[in-house]
Amino acid sequence: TADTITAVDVLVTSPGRNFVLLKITTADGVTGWGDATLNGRELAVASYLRDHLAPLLIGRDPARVEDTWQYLYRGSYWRRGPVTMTAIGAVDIALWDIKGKTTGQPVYQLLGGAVRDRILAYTHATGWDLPQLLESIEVRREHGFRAVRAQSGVPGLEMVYGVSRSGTGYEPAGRGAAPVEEPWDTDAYLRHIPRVLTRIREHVGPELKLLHDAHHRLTPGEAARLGRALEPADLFWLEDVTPAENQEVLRHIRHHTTVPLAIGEVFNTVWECQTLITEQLIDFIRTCVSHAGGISHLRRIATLADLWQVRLGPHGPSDISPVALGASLHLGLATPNFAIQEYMGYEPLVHEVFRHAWSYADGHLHPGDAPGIGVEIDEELAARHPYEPAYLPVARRLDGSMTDW
Ligand code: GCO
Ligand code: MG
Repeated sequence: TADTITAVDVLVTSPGRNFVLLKITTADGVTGWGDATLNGRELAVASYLRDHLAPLLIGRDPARVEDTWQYLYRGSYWRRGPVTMTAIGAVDIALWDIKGKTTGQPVYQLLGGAVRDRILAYTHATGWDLPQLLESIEVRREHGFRAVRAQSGVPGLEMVYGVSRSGTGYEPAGRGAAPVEEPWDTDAYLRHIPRVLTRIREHVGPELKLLHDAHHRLTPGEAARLGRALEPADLFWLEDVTPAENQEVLRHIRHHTTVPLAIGEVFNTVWECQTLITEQLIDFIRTCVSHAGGISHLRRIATLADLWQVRLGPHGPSDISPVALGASLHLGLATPNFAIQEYMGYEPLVHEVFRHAWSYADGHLHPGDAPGIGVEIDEELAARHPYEPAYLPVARRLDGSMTDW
């Protein structure tokens, strides 16, 4: 007889930053973990899961992963959107975890088995000025990284997205009752950044993969200009050049530059990826497993992308918990057009709360061979670090008007 779901629990924990976790328990005593973290809007997803999905899941057969996905997606009527899709994603990841544990297989085996030995990772290097940034890149290379995202300060601005003045890792979410306000000046950025990335390329030589994130700030014209100016720096990708709403503008940008483009960390479904993929307006799709409906749905996005030679480079900053990172790695090991995984790394306390089978070595990640996703949570330790309000920053132009962060 089929196993049934007997408990669905939501944990909100803050070991240095907030994470929302879903724990599904079955009558046979199997537990599966999912990640429902939506940076700066954590409690909305916690409530969606606790108040609306948990009661629907009790009594269901945990083996019916796809049917549960369909039930929750089609059954909400109010489809898509980050809150809904993150909640569904958490359920999906937890059910794949259970399926792996029940069958004694790591999830990548259930997805068809490994198509590669390991997954290329990229990490973040930040520096306020060029010497600091070059030093930061050097440190990452010494840790084995072959791909690095470089973000630099901009003269005239007090702070900039992606850069900490101290040279330590950048954590965008700030604790407190309201968001930090960052200043922004597109002209200063556009004057400065091409020179920085070109100098980095001269300094590091041809092999290191260099990435840069424009974080949704440019107009199509500015994006096209930046793309052209960055061609000598031979980037692996230029990310999020324009805000995500107007995808048609990518046709214009594409017409003017061959710089590889990556977009999609804020997308939640295959429908938002469709135009960019089928018109080959991007080279890399950035959707991540926790915000885009779980393994089942990211796999659909990957399949569509594969038809159009678009590859996956999923989002993986500090707000993607080690559970979601593990899920992404299982998919990555079993998916032909998976190119690279963002890996910002975690504070030591996060590694204590999340005991994970996945591992990093020599610039690459591997999901490990534990049954399921292979990430277990120390619930006692997690409970000692309760939720704290935290927000992503907002940005204002120099005249005080709001712009995209
Ligand atoms: C990235 C992202 C992050 C986001 C953050 C928002 O490419 O890693 O842009 O830095 O800003 O994840 O929650
Ligand atoms: Mg980004």
